[in-house]
Amino acid sequence: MGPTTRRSPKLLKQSGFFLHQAKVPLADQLRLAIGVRCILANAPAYTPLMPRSGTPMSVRMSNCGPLGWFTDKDRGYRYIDRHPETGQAWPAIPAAVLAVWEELSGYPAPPEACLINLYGPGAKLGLHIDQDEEASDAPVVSISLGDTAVFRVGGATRKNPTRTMKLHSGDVVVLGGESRHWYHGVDRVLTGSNRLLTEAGFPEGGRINLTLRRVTTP
Ligand code: MD6
Ligand code: FE
Repeated sequence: MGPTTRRSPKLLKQSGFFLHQAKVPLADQLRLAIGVRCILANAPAYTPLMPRSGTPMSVRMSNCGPLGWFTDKDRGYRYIDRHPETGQAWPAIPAAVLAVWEELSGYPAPPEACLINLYGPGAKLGLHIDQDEEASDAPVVSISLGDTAVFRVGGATRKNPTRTMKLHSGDVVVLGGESRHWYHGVDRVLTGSNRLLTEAGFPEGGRINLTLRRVTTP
């Protein structure tokens, strides 16, 4: 079965973790990727710096929505309502992205932050928990576009066993319930595995992940 075949969502042991494979149809993936290109023209991707050490992350980032996730050496992980370099408000979240949240989040309020993760060659994201949000009752919903990622998901502590799964373009992950506070990360991206981003005008290809979060309690 190819990566574009839609299957029923995969649920890990009643945890609130769902992988919706091929959730976004190809034509919509292309529209979303082109939309991200427009967002990046207004809110350029930046290299986030880890708190305290100032080590640059390998994933480049930007945001859309009322709030954007950001980190730098001095002040660490936080949400900000302006682009850190341009000082402009973040662009709006595209309607097609909000529609995915409305269908899958089960949450009665819209997301406030859509983090745009950009993976070039060699980029990866270490195991982490999404825990910078006050509205921790809301799930986190993420959309994958472009090259396939090797996604790792564990449990509530670093000692829990982990497993990996491939995230293909058009897949949507929901971390809700107990899994909202599970460790997860991206081990690597399979460079050249998908043509979507080159077709959408990203000459380098790569992978984009859109992570939707409710930040404040409605
Ligand atoms: C990524 N995703 O797929 C990174 N977080 O590039 C995440 O860190 C993530 O996919 C929370 C919920 C879903 C995710
Ligand atoms: Fe995350």
